[in-house]
Amino acid sequence: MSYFSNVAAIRFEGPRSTNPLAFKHYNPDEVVAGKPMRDHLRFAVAYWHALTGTGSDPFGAGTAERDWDRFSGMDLAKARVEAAFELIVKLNVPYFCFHDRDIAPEGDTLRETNRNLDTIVAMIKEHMKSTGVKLLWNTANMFTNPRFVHGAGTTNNADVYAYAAAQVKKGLEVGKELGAENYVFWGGREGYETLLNTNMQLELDNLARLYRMAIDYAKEIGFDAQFLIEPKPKEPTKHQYDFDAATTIAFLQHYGLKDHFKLNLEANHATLAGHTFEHELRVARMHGLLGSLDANQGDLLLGWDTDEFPTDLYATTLTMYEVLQNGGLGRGGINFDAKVRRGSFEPEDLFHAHIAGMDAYAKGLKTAAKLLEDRVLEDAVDRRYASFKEGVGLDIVSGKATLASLEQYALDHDKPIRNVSGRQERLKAVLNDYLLSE
Ligand code: XLS
Ligand code: NI
Ligand code: NI
Repeated sequence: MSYFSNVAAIRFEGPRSTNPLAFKHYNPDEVVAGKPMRDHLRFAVAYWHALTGTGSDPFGAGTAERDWDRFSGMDLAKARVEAAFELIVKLNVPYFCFHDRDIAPEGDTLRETNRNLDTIVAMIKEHMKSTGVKLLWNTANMFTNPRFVHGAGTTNNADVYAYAAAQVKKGLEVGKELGAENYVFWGGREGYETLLNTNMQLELDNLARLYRMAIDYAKEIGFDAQFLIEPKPKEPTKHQYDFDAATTIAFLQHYGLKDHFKLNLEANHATLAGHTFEHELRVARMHGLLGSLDANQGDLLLGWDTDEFPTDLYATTLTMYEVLQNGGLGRGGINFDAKVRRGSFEPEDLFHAHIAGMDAYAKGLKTAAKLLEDRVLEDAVDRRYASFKEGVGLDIVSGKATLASLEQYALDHDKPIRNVSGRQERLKAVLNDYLLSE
């Protein structure tokens, strides 16, 4: 049974191809900066958007035409697995990601829910074996079910906390069973609405306790995935605790968890936090915590997580510039946490969307590699900070300077100080030249 019978396997045909169902820039075998594109980009399909999403929004019902929707319950879950692997293989994407509840429905009891999960996990494992597709990460959905109304790891209700812990435990077992490269925590309900009813200290302490238990259990069962926390400032919660990279890093440092985690950064979450995506990557990179990416893009005219497929070449270039400078993403990858627009309801749109995203990242990778090779921005930045390479600047960065020695210097050099232009517009023009060349 085929769910995408009118689409053949997507191949690289080069920038001059007019075939809409072909890659123009993503050529998995092409070597860029010393390794094949596929190893730089490590793309993943997000199960929840591609297979489970319906195209509904707060004002309207789902629009997506999906052949598998004629099934229900476990039959639907099984049909989705078939559809998922057909999509992933035809897209030539090496990885996928899922939440526990994306792949299997909840039963009447936790036991039944876990049994449903086991059935689908066994089926997925078979498909992974026969196709070579791998699991970039899995996670536990602790935000959809009404029981998580006040949070999961940060709930006021100890029974809910225990339930969440059970879900994380199962998630780690599933990750191990499927050989996941990473395990993600995204705290959709880990935050608060009003301080009037909130013990923030206890909530954060408990969240750290949950992470600690997860670390211990992963060790106990020999699950060696990289743990990732995915920051997001708000939505659904008003004040989400893992606001952005810097806030999450402070949390990890405070609770002594820094060695056990890296960050899974999402472009649209950066936008919601008032940052660029490259800002978030830079902050994580400086701390050695850049783990993985949720690739999408937001809409600056809309104030929520629109999860559009990434097509902005400036953004993908500056993102890959950070990734290359990080020496890659290690066990992480680029997961398309993105959904087709509600008006793009045909099955074929899933292909167009992923192709657009993969090509945008491939072009971004190539452009960033060229920028780095020519040291365009590095040289400009080096020159800009040249004053710290000698004289008083060198005294400052080497730790030799004191307030008194700097005062002496300022008094001795008491003449109008000359600054030099930052040349922003020039650098942006250079970036344009690199994007347009080739
Ligand atoms: C929601 C998040 C979510 C995580 C996984 O905004 O992006 O999809 O990636 O729970
Ligand atoms: Ni995400
Ligand atoms: Ni998101």
